[in-house]
Amino acid sequence: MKQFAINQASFVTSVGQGQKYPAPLACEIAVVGRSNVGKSSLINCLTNNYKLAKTSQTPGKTRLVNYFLLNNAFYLVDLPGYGFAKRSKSERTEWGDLIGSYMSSGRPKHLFLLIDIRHEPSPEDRQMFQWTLHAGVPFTLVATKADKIGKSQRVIAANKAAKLLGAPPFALPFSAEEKIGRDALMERIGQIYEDAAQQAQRVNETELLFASAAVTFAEAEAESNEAEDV
Ligand SMILES: Nc1nc2c(ncn2[C@@H]2O[C@H](COP(=O)(O)OP(=O)(O)OP(=O)(O)O)[C@@H](O)[C@H]2O)c(=O)[nH]1
Ligand SMILES: [Mg+2]
Repeated sequence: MKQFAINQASFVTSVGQGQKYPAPLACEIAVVGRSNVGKSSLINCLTNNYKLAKTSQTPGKTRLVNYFLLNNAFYLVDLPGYGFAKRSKSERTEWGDLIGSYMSSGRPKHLFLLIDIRHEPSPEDRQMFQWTLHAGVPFTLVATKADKIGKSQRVIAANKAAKLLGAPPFALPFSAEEKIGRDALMERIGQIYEDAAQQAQRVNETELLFASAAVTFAEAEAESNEAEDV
């Protein structure tokens, strides 16, 4: 099978609380995780464009729901992170409202849940995971900053972090810095995109089927009315 590749990536728009999302596409994948875990860096690594999503050593860089268009076909969405200690109570409420609206919007078809490969998941990570289960959105666990630990320990550490999160014990070790796990994640995106495109096609076909059935039904009804009039 030909390897899935990203050949186009551009910024679309930033959405704040109460603002309109861009016109929906068949596939939308969102990147979720605590502040500083490497969400924006992952997007830049996947797209090979290190200026696309703004990254920073200071947590809290991404404050809005940022939409990126890939391959002129689907969205990759960079979400603001949680667990940022210096945030005020009102900022936390704002974050909760923004993410809550997004998660319940029906827009994300898949979530990349990011956890730091080196640390035990935080209570907020666990809460986010529960939120994901509740929203019923399919997800892939990604263990970031895999370059920070030895090669032989990566899979073990990633799976342990997933288990501690309360999820099935599988997470993909990933490093934006050293492109570890990039090919595997790319393949995953390819599968997600294919599935979403097929699903959209089925919905279209069903709508067409119903539309043509409605026409046939109306014609038959008109004919029977004519017959009654005779
Ligand atoms: N060593 C290493 N550092 C990374 C990796 N990915 C990201 N970083 C660093 O971690 C810091 C935070 O990265 P971001 O991508 O801005 O994190 P974020 O999750 O988008 O953060 P917020 O926007 O605050 O939610 C930056 O200093 C990155 O250079 C990685 O794979 N390895
Ligand atoms: Mg960010």
